[in-house]
Amino acid sequence: MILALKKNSTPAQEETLLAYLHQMGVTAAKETCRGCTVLLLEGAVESLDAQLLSSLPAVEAVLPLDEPLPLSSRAAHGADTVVKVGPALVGGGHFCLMAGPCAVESQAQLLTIARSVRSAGAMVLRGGAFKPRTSPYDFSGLQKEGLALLSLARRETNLPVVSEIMSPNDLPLFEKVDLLQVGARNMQNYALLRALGRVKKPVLLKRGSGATLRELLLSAEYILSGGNENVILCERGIRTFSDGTRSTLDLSAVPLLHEMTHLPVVVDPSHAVGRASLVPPMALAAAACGADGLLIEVHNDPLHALCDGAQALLPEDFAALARQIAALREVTHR
Ligand SMILES: [Mn+2]
Repeated sequence: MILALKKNSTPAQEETLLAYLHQMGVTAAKETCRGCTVLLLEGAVESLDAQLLSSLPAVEAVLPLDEPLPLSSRAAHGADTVVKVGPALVGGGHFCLMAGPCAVESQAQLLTIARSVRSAGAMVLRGGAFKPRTSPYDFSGLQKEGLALLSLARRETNLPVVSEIMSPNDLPLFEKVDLLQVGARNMQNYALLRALGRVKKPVLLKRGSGATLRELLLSAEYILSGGNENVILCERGIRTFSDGTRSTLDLSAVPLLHEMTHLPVVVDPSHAVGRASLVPPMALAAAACGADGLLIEVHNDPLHALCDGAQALLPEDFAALARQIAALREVTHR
């Protein structure tokens, strides 16, 4: 850690700082360069609170040199992490198409959609049983019954399933769910993240609509530091001033995250744009910029969908998109 000192700091203020550092078991070597004084710190620097130091009158800036993302950063782990979801692989050149309805509504609805997305090439079935809704008066999912239907669809189609978990207390109910999704609203639910760090199942961690990439990776650190190495990150749109779409799909996050971390990155264009007509072009753009997979909402009857009908693709449109993605990846991932 390096401390830059203020040019107008008094000897007494510097004395206070040095005495504090000494007391904390840190040695400080003073260097002067072009009229600026810096302290190069060594020793027990991990015990120092950077914010507390920067509030001291002698300190201009605190420059941490240690790795704030010890488990998720690219530096921590050079090779891409490949996450296994049932037989499907995500990351390290393996592309995974995940599709299905926003919410599980009925056995007939789920099985019809599951069969159609499987024949179109989807490798993982999505379906919400516990739905976090902005309004408490909206349909909030079939919950336990929804998970039972997902388990049935998993058996019938042999597709692994991904579904959102909102509370650590629900973990026993998710036994037949292959990939546990943390929704955007729960990205900073630290009790949930810590609980998921203790399970052996892979986790799909969605970026909060107001979260920076650093915050997303720090949330991933909660899961990784608990011993669960199977984390997939998901970009699903952030809130900006642009109001033409539900959110703004931050596709530059995909290649940037690939530089920052070894974890796989998938994209959910459905929730980002909120409109079916915009999903295929953004899905293709995500595949082109290096996403390791896509999460796409598909419904056989969007007009009567209980949730997110406006952004759901018809099964035939999803099949056409899957063919285009395969063709695109032939060119971009040769
Ligand atoms: Mn949805």
